[in-house]
Amino acid sequence: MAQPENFFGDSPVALPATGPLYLRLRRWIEDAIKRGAINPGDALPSERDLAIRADVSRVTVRKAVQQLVQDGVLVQRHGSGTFVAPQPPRVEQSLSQLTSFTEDMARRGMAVRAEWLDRGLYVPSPDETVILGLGAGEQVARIARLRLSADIPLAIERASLAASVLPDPAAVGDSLYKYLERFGVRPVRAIQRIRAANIAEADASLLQVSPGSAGLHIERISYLATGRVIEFTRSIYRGDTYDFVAELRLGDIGSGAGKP
Ligand code: 16G
Repeated sequence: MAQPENFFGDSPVALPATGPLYLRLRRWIEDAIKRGAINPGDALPSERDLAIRADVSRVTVRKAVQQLVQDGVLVQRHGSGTFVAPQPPRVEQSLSQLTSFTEDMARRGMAVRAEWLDRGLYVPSPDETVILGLGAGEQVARIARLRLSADIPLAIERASLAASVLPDPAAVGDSLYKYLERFGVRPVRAIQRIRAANIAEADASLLQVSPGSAGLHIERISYLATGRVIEFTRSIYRGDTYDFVAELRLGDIGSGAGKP
């Protein structure tokens, strides 16, 4: 990984004037990242170099770095050092088209990958029974995936489908929608609810963000043309990666606008 050439520049390191030393160093490192003296993926200079150049103790450096790691600004890799955290791509997703994650990313030329967190047949929860319209004794197929692009985790998706639709959850390959298409049950309509959420600790660690950071909780209920519910998916998306975009048109209520 690249070592930044001009991280320190030619002039001596001038820490911000006020506050505890480690916080001043922390702010200085953050500013260096903002002004592009060091880029996402670059290695941070060693603790020793930082201590000498900033004229602070190594304990102070360690404290500043630890805080930045906790906040997801820096990442530490065992044995290889400390790096500026990779910057997730910002993705725009239209709210008027029923596309799959794989298709969304392919359209942008972005590589996708999924890590399986769970897949299997379960006794359904009351929510799943009602939403999927399951019969008495019918099982639910659950698939939970961490979705990544260029090795950056973007979202966790937990999908539930009737076991009659997905009898073998292990048979889903890279794309759930491709699988459903193969069996003629790809949804044609969906209702999606989006709300703000603070990402809880376990999900935060999977998404490589700090616990409590901003996320989007998304619930999608998808239907076949017949009106049958096919998919009930709850997802948590990183707030720093997604823009959901909706096109709005003047409707009936507004049609009188501009008239006297
Ligand atoms: C999208 C959907 C998700 C669906 C998945 C299928 C949102 C918020 N969620 O990510 O409900 O299950 O696509 O993608 O848009 P796949 O075909 O790549 O598995």
